[in-house]
Amino acid sequence: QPQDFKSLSSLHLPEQYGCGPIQFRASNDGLYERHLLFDNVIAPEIAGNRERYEAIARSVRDVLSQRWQRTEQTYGRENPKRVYYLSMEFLIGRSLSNNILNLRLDPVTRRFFDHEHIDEPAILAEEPDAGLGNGGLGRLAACFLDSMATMQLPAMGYGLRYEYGIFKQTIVDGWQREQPDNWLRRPDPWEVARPQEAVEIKLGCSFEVRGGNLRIAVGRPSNLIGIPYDRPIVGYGGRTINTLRLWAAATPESFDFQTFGAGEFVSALAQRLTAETVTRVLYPDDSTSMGQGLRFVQEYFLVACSLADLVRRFRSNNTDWHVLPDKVAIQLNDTHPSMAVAELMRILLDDANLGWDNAWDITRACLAYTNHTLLPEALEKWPLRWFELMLPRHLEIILEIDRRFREEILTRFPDDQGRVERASLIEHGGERLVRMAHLAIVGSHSTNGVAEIHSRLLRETTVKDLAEIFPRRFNNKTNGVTPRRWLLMSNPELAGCISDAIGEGWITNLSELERLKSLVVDDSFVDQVREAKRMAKYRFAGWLKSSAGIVVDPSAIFDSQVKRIHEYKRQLLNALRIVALYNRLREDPGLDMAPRTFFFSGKAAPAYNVAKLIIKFLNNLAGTIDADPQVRGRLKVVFLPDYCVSVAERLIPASDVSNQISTAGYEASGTSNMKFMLNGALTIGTRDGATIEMAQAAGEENFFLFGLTADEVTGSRGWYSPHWHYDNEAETRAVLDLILSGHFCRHEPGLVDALRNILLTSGDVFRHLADLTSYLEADQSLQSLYGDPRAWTRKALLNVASSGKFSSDRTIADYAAEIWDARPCPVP
Ligand code: T68
Repeated sequence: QPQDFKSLSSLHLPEQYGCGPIQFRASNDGLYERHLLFDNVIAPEIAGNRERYEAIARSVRDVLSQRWQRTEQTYGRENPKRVYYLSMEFLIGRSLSNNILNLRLDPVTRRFFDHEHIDEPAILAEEPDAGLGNGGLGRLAACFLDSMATMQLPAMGYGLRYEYGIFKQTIVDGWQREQPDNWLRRPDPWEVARPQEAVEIKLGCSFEVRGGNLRIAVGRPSNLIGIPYDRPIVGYGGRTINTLRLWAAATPESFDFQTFGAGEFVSALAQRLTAETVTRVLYPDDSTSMGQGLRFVQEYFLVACSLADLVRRFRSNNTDWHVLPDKVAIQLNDTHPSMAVAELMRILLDDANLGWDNAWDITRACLAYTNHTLLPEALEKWPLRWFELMLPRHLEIILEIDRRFREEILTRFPDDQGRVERASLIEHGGERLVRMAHLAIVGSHSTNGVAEIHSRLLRETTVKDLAEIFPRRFNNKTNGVTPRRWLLMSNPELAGCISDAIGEGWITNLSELERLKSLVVDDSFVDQVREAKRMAKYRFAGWLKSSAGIVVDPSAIFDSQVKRIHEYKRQLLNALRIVALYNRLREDPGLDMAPRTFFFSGKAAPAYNVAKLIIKFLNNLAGTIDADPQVRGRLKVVFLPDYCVSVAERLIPASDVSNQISTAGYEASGTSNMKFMLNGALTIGTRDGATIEMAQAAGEENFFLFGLTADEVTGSRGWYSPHWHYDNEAETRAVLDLILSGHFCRHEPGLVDALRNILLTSGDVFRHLADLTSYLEADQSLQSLYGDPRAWTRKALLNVASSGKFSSDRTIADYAAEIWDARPCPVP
């Protein structure tokens, strides 16, 4: 371990990081001063927090650089089977404290911060979140990278270097406003541009973006350049440092100005800007496929750059194309990169000159696909015409795959023309569409869902025909989260408590938390866990006050629902529960009810009007309850703007109650549910996604489950009536009457009409009213338990002790063994 961060010079780097003697001896000062001086030309005394952040981050990068390089050298030498994780999203968040922790430099940096009188939280806050994702899918990809590096797997992430990540959310008058997230305005200390490894991508047309639409100029093929920007992924312990490679789009430097004719110098250069718009911005929809041409180009750009890069790497070590599946596993994170099927076929047919059957076997053996949603509006279907215009060769390949597939179906299911049409890659009727999920399933050897129930529903409903054709291709990989970021880093209070009791083994082997089970009878330990939660709540309350001016009482129950805003996630159901409790208190001010603060946080897709309306209503609810002296100090609602990874890191450790209340059958898995459990919150939730498996692991008696099951939701299709609940349940009626009276929407009658329409008039596919009564019952049990602090904490502790399965290390071990056939490749 390095002893002193300040005096750490490159001459004195610890053996562990493998630094040899370094020639550059201009200064004997530490890395930090050198970075301030040589990168920013500034003296330490007058450096601001941003410069300090950059210098510290660069110092940390110095420490990991040689190890990073050595990791790649080792892979080059050992030529192991590599895993490539292709994803349009990586929701990374901040990297400085995570890298410090994974390198185990925290004792060194702590001494340094103390010695220099540096305000650590202020420095950490200088780093913008790398918000290159919408929600669960993107954050899962980031957790997987952490696990793969920690488990020493030779893995690499491929994504896009969006200049603008997920938008910044502000709340004005209760309404969401979106602001661009210009996260790269200042240089990012973690990324390394590698222009020497740029790749060239050919499109069958050139295009311009006009008013958000793609205008295509057919017959004028255009070239794009992908420039890789690498980011280090530090495995815990710093032994393996893998790479996340993000592609930025550019136009070739060798741009042929002559073909533009005299005087067109400027417009030729302007054209170049169009190429760069490809990676300008992340699409902010987490559950609808918007069918935008620019998105189509983004997806192809990711696939083409990544495959060109990995094939080049393969070719530098291997001569025989047939061993590609022994050297390469490619995981497709949803259908977004599923053009990889056609692109890999194209490479094998046209570049490697293999025959169709050979190419097809290799393609399927390399690729595997993960599905993340059953929502029909999220399933990608691209107009066949776009392939025709932009990727004609790929269309040819897709149509040939489809032709052979149809033949195969008919051989196995003679005369079943219906099945052929349902399973085909092409959807007819209206404009012809390419079904990307079908392409991914047919063109790969594995299709997995992300929780048991989700994988079952996928097989039994969404792609039933395909599951019957390829029964062995379908499998489940229940999601997980990294315990490094989501416990060790974000909850030092609880993490310390656990390590004191059972040692540090849990950090890389989360099932060791089981050992906490025997401690539930140890009152003094239970009290320590309780104290850890109390401290986390105080820390959060302090931050909330200083950053947003919001004052909350840490002795209240902290009851949270944080996630994207969506009808199926049912933030409105939570609001109905709060109104019911509010009604109870107004009716009986003497009622014994523990003080509670409800936290909501989450973004709505900018084009999803109902979700934006839900945000408005939640803010109105917060305002009305705050202004009501009758419930002051007893109920409070907070809508925390701009939910992001670094907000989650603060709020989750401080929460007592986790709401996971999606309509059963709709949430594929959920991952925040796991983070809350790991941090000692109790879950009140429906039998949906991975919450079901969490309750199984902890024992249902330690969960507050309620509501219709997925099968009951399906079964009630056709006869469900919200009016029945309104007419027959007094409390439900009181809640709706109060809302519809305009109590929370004074002077905003439109809002009341919209809520009536969602909850009553339209028939409500998300079954808000059906689950309200049982939600309130579960809430009642939860409240009574809170009255017995030790009993509460014992349950929380049992939950923590049972959360081992939900480490992304376990998930990755399952992918490696059952899909990738990949093994660790330790770096000496
Ligand atoms: C989420 N999906 C699931 N999609 O909703 C969640 N979609 O249940 C699951 O836990 C998580 O994936 C991880 O498996 C998403 O987050 C998106 O963000 C998305 C983005 C673009 C297009 C479609």
